[in-house]
Amino acid sequence: MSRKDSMGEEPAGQPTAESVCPRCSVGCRVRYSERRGGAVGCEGAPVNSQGRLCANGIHAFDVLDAENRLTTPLIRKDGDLVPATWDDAFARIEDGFETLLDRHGPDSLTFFGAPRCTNEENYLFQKLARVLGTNNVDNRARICHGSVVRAMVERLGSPGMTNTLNDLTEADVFLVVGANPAAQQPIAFNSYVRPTVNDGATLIHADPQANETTRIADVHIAPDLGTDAVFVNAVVAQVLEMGLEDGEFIAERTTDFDSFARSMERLDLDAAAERTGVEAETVRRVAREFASADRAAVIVGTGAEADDHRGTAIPDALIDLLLVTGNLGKPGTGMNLLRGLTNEQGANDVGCRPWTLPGFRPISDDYARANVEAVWGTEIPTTPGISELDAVRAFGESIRGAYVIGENPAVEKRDTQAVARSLASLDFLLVQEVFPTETVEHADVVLPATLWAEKGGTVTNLDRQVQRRRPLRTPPEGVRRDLDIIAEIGNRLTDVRFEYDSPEAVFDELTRLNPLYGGMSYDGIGNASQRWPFPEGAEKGIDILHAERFRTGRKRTALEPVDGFDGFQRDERQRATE
Ligand SMILES: Nc1nc2c(c(=O)[nH]1)N[C@H]1C(S)=C(S)[C@@H](COP(=O)(O)OP(=O)(O)OC[C@H]3O[C@@H](n4cnc5c(=O)[nH]c(N)nc54)[C@H](O)[C@@H]3O)O[C@H]1N2
Ligand SMILES: Nc1nc2c(c(=O)[nH]1)N[C@H]1C(S)=C(S)[C@@H](COP(=O)(O)OP(=O)(O)OC[C@H]3O[C@@H](n4cnc5c(=O)[nH]c(N)nc54)[C@H](O)[C@@H]3O)O[C@H]1N2
Ligand code: SF4
Ligand SMILES: [Mo]
Repeated sequence: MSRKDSMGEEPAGQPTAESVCPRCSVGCRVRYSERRGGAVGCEGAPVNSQGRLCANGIHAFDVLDAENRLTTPLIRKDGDLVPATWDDAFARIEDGFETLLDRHGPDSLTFFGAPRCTNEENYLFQKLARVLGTNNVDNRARICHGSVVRAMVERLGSPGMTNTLNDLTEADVFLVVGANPAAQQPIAFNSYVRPTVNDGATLIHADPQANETTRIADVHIAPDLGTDAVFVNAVVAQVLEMGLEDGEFIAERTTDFDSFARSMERLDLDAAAERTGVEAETVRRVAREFASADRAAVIVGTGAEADDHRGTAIPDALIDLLLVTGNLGKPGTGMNLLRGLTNEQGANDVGCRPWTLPGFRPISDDYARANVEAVWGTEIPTTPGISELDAVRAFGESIRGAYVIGENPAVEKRDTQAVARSLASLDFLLVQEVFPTETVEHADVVLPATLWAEKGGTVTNLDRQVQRRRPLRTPPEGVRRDLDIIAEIGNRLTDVRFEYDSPEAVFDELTRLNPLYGGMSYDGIGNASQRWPFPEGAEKGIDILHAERFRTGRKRTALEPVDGFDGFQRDERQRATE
């Protein structure tokens, strides 16, 4: 067996070295303090520069000492999961996947990647899927921001937060829609947004329910459920009605303004007020505050999602508002999607998406595919894969096997039982986990894996900063590093060599395929961070996106007319691709 203990950096040499908090996408720097018996923040860090951690982050290390860690592979025998050797587990995996590949082909498999895992792990994971012949690779956290990402990719050419946390301190107005950053991204909120509001900036909070963020809001708006897009469109219409639009920006950076403006004229303010439950005067106030500010920024969270994570009516309306008021491509402005899980941004950046290769290059892009094929030394499939949501629906039918790493899809906000039933209908389920979860219960093979502080690698935070995780502790006896496991499976199931000395070697390969990370390196990141887009040859990454051109490569983007007053035209169209 080609077990490669050596991949993975120096194990646990310095238990107090700095790493990155695993609890959310803000990406605070943490280290272990013996004196405190837990995590402390690191002064001078890229995000938590004052060395703060939130109540959640302080407990970052607790998980490592949990008693119910999985420490041996498990194999299903006569209906029960029983302990097995790593060799037996790998043999069973080979058998399980090869049988399905022979009988049903590669698209009968699906791969659920891991927003809790590193860039290197996610990169290798999507490489495995694609080398095996399928683009059915996704990650669950992509789903919680699917609508917003879709609109941003289509209209702006990039799914990343357009601005940085740091330059949000330059905003005069924040419009926060469907998010509770005071509780969910507390260090980002408390270090950058709260002080700016305390300093006089206005915070407008649009959320059906008041929450911690509402506490410092100047205005709280609670549109009736399902009417956010109408509300935002009504704001845009009022901006135009009051003549507060940014004519220069519209002329230079947008197309189709006239037809857009005509569609907005049809939006009747009183009817919109009735429909949304937001008073006409409040709509006018928001329009006035947002449009007359020098710098106004949108902050958006999971509340701006369509039910199916596809419809884009809400983010489209927010992008229209930013375009019409000239609030893109400048400090203190922009469409600031606050991501959720620790490496949600990175999992997507490195290609755990059914439609895109590393760097968000479409599968259909011949040049990008050729680049990947040259580096990997094999052909990859040309048809986009299916999303995690669609794959779960197809379990037991077109999808017969799944490899799940660092996710617990058995627990679902909407219908946990339905997901559990469909997991049970798979012919072969491989789960790479740390704890016995609900998903593990359905597995045919379970592989015990490492936690954040037991391995090296990089993670990318919500404002596009790539930082290094350091191995701070030796993994418990019996478990293996995620990267080693994926490489082992790659070597067993494919003709491509998954051989790397270290996570750094994986990162180096990634930078050759992901133009957004092209100029980055472990040395360059060091104890600081590097931000994407960081093209090869550049001195540093770009802080504010869309300054001269949109990331689509074009100078302008379209303002699409909105259909009548309900503003849901785009929802119905349901774009099939991103
Ligand atoms: N402590 C802690 N922090 C976390 C997490 C955690 O579990 N614990 N999870 C992380 C993850 S994975 C994520 S995705 C993020 C989530 O971060 P957020 O998106 O900020 O998550 P929520 O607190 O669910 O806030 C969503 C808000 O949207 C509102 N909402 C719901 N429907 C609508 C609607 O139709 N319109 C509008 N305008 N608002 C609506 C809800 O009332 C709620 O206040 O948080 C991350 N941070
Ligand atoms: N009921 C309910 N459902 C929800 C949500 C909710 O609040 N309630 N939130 C939704 C949202 S916003 C999101 S983002 C998703 C999140 O959904 P998931 O990504 O599925 O999150 P978890 O349930 O925390 O599962 C992550 C699993 O990864 C494992 N893990 C952690 N670190 C590692 C590692 O380094 N390696 C490996 N191999 N495994 C690791 C953990 O043990 C854990 O079981 O859930 C969504 N679904
Ligand atoms: S804000 Fe997020 S990354 Fe920062 S300490 Fe809290 S949980 Fe950790
Ligand atoms: Mo999430």
